[in-house]
Amino acid sequence: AWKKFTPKPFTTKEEFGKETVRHIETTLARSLWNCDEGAAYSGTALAFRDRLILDWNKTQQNQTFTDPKRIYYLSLEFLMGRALDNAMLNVGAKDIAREGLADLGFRMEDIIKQEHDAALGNGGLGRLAACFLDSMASLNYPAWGYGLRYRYGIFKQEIVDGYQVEVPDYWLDFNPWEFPRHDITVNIQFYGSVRKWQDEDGKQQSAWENGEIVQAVAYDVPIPGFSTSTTNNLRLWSSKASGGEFDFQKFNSGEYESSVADQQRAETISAVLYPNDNLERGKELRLKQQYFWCAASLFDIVRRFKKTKRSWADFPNQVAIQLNDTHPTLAIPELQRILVDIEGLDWDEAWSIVTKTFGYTNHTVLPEALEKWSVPLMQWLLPRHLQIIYDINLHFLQFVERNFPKDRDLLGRVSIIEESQPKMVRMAYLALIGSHKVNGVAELHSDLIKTTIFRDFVSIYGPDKFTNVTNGITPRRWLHQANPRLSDLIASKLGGHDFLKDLTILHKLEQYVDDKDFRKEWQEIKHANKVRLAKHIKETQGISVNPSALFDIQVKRIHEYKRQQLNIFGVIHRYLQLKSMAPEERKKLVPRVVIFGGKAAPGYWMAKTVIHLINKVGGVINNDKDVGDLLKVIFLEDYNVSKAEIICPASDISEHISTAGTEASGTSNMKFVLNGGLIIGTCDGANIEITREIGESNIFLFGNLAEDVEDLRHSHLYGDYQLDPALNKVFDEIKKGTFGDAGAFTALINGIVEHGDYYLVSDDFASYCKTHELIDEAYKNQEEWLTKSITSVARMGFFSSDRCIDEYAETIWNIEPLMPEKE
Ligand code: 26Q
Repeated sequence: AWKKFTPKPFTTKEEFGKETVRHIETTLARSLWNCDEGAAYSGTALAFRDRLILDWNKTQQNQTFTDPKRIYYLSLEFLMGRALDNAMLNVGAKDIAREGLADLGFRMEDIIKQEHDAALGNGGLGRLAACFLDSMASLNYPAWGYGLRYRYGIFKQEIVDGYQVEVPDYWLDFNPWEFPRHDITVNIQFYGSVRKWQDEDGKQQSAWENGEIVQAVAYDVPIPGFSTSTTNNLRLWSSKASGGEFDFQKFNSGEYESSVADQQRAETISAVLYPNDNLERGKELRLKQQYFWCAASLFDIVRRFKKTKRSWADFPNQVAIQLNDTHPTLAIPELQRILVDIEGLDWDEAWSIVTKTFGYTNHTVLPEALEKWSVPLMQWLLPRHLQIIYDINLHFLQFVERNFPKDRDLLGRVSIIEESQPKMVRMAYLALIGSHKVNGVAELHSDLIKTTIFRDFVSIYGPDKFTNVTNGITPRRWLHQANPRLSDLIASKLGGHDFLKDLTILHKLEQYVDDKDFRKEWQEIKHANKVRLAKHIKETQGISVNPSALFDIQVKRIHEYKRQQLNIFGVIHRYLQLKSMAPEERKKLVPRVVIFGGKAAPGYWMAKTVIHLINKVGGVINNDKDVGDLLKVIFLEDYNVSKAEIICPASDISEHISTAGTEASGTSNMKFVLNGGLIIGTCDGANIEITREIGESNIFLFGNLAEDVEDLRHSHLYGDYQLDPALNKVFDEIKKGTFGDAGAFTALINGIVEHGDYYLVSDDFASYCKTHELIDEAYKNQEEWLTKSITSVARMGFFSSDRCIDEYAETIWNIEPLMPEKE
């Protein structure tokens, strides 16, 4: 009976136009005569949203009736970028919309650009979560994302006088992609105390009482799958004072200001994303965010499970929870608390459920990034959880002692509690102990965690607890949306766009590597993408670059371990060589545009110094008449997901040059190669597997290996240390003041010259510069370069996040797809 009331989505451009206009006039209450691009975007988004909602409701209904095992992906970051283009692709009526918009006098590309990025993440980890949501929906897995609805995402970066300035990113003004669920709320407790007593059966009971309550409100975001009607849900929690708007008691008793202050304090929890990437800094508010989000998500998951009236032993057969790094580790003691304190299960029974439910993904071995929280802070904020963590630790250490009775040091080494002053809770150990699987994100990284940070745990649990799932990227956004011409060219050879669902099909492209027309078209597309980026550079920086030059790009968070400093020192070296050449010699050079982009954490002074140096060097080189077109240095402001979609298709070379053993995986390496760019990189993270897949002759590898890093560091400090001579010349030039106030860069240079060069910039400098010369040579042979480009793309099938998600589903989650119901 309801069928006839179900609205019919548009199928023609006229219908689309009608829907869009209706939304502009009624939903947005705007009159058409002043319909600008912003209004056209809003109307289009709402028209597509209507179609999404229908699929979303059906998917959720199907999941409720079928009640399959679900996967819950807990991540404090979801770096989604824009949603409209993706919605159009996945819902599948983009061409209709394009024509409809043209009739209204708009170009699709301009309308897409109106949307503000959803930038609820820092970098790789957050973008990975977004790619995973896309893949889970596209593969029909019954999956939920759980995160925080930050009012401010990652800051917007401006460059003023060569310095990074952070500007708040208020992105919620108009967001048609979220649905507030004011009826879905959870009360979250903080502080308070624990009461213990014995019940009638003499059983020890605990209750957490007298805390402060903050309310979590759900906001839902639909996640459409590609070429399926499956539309999953991303649930983001927003914090609110628990008494509704105000505490009316206080309000009526005249304490108006303090009741407003309480409200603001509650709302602060979900106000802002912490802008650190690979650095942890023990802030109380961050811990509050983590617990707030874990507790709300678990309450929601448990509530859903309890509706089905199954026995608790069934919980791990119905629920898999994946922890995106240690940020959601508090979910482990929280589930134990729910099962023991509230549901009355025995400790062991509860713990067995907990460990079968959780999986933990590690994203870093950098010591400064490993999360630790002080025991006094936890005692104060989460007193019951601290007790549970101590009990988990006690059980674990007793188990270790039984199995390794002779090794007394071992207990201290693997204890969840670090015996420091103050004592600290080691979150990675808690995550590992509370999960049934621990995975790294690329082969080398998964090996490294077993021999470094988790070495003792491999002896304790055996190697099977540890596994590798190499990262991947969604080909929908990172090939088809970012590079539609390349995607269509590939489709024209492979008989359609099926490779967007099964990326391994790309291997068939190798048959066409000698096809003249195909090659020509491939090269033209790369050039057009470079022209598009050059245009963006002109519009944003006012600098003209030659699109026929070699585009050499490094875009990622600014971090010492990622070594943007190595790159800029290499640029200075190139500049000095160029200056020393005779003019006719210079003519033989391959012109280059070196492009940087990325944000520094606001408190990361060294990273900010690197940004400053890049800008100063650019200022000198770009205005040097001797150099002309031969070398340009660009720092692109405010690198984000939507800019990455313009940048990744436009590289000839991109740089992935972390000190070996420091970059867990990297994912932009995959994005650049998938778009026909070659890469220069170290033997680190996924670079190694990319090399294995595409072949050594198609990648420019350089530098020391991970296994040698430790010895080299030791020799810097205790051996006789020789700075690379070419690098020394670069430093002399900086010290002379060629790039402005030399004092500004003293710390950067001294880190290498005086303080042990922890990231091996000097050790790798010669091989880095040499490899760039090889790149220049290789680029002169455009035909061979083109062959490498096509061959590499053809061999990138492995790096789809679809493959990655299937591996998680099979080896960690033990879940199956749930196919959408047929109409
Ligand atoms: C922790 C505590 C307090 C505040 C912030 C943080 C924090 C926030 C973000 C710690 C780490 C991150 C982000 C880490 C990250 O992005 N890691 C990257 O993950 C990618 C996906 O697996 C890998 O490809 C990269 O190699 C890895 O650096």
